[in-house]
Amino acid sequence: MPVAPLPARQPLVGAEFPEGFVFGTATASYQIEGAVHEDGRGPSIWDTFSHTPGKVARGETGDVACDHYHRWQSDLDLMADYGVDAYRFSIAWPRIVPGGTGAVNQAGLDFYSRLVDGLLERGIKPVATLYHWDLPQTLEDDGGWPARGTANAFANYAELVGAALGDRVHQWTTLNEPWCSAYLGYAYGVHAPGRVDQEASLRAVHHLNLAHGLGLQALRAAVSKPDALFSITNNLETLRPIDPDSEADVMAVARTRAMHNEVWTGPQLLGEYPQLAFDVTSHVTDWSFVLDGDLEAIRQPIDVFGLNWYTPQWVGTGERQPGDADVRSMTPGLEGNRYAFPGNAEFTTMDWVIDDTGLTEMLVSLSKLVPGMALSVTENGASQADVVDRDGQVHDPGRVDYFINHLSAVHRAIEQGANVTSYFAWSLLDNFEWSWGYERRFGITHVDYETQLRTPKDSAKWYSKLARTKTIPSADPATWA
Ligand code: IFM
Repeated sequence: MPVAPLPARQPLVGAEFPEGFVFGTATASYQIEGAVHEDGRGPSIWDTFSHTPGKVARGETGDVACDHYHRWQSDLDLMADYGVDAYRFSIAWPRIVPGGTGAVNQAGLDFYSRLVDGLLERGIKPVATLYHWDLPQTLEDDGGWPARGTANAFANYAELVGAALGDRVHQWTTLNEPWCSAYLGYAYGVHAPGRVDQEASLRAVHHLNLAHGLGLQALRAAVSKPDALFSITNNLETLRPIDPDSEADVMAVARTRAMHNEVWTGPQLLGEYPQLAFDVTSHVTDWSFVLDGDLEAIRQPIDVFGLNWYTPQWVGTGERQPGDADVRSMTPGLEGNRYAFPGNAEFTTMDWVIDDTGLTEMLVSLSKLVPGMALSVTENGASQADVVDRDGQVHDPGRVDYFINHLSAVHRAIEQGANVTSYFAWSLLDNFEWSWGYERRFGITHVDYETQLRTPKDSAKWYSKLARTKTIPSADPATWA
């Protein structure tokens, strides 16, 4: 049975966001900074992985990336020109504690301190993520996220960053998308550190959750800004059965929801792992690495729940059919999954289906899980095959369209009662898209990697209008001034 066609899009051009709604842009340290050997930074698992032949497309690495480490001031100027309210960046753990534990590198803290001051001088709220995947290599050598010690090391790191920047940072996020760290890094092997070990991936799930809980407690104790906000960001999946009338497909969705969403939301928000996750992974582990007291430590009060969201998924079981996604699930318990698409789907250059209705669904379902909880869309955006035109501009109508529809989806979620308070476009800049290298461009700003020239794309002009007016602009460039 084919997936039902997608409904026509219904953009809400002219819809206004509530008073105080925050619009920002987002990046991550390894994807933009470069300067991997400077000012005492230690090696991370992404340095090792990207320098391992065959791991990243075309052998590309984050050695230089967008050279943001040297160009941060002009990058902040660019954001000020765009008129965004906030900037979500991540802090590179190996710049702060190059060996993962032990000696602190003051030069690393100074870099982020200057960045935070530079944001405040420009009237932009600093939103700092402590971990966006660049684990110090020494910690991986000691076992990585499958080892409990990594969670304790994270709490120490969180405490010292909180003490250094905690008088100025507006919002803190412990982890970005632990799903990717655990599964892509330890089960699928397509992200650093590149291990293929299902049991290790489940240990990683738990120790990432634990790191969040311990890290948040340490951070709260160290931060002095009384109105600082604390959060975590997960990439939760909006899941739909390929055939809603098939019990097997509906069960595949339930298993996938347990393994991909509820192993995060369960402990973080409710203090429990879903029973279904234990049931479907019993061939891999008995979860005895979950110790007494861990679930209490993980369930910390948070002020904002971050959601990174790009695309929904259609899940079922059985033999792969022509036209299905070319994906074999290596998540424990989901080995039998197949993934399909609606026949009328359009895709980004990541091969991700464009369907904003899934974003509304996810935000509304989170608001039902924890009524009243403040929600932030901490990443959303589209990779497109952008080119600099003969007029020197980058016209990216597909991305503008994506933003119009996804901001409409956020607006609809608010209308349906979800307390969404902020939205961050991914990404401020084209950047190092992990194992895909530099070819996949998500930026609202084009980066020429030869010259490091930044060119605001049409989507940046559109986004600037949105940020300044808090109202969804139309796709007509004549209205963006
Ligand atoms: O580039 C990534 C980012 O690092 C994490 N969220 C998804 C983005 C697009 O793949």
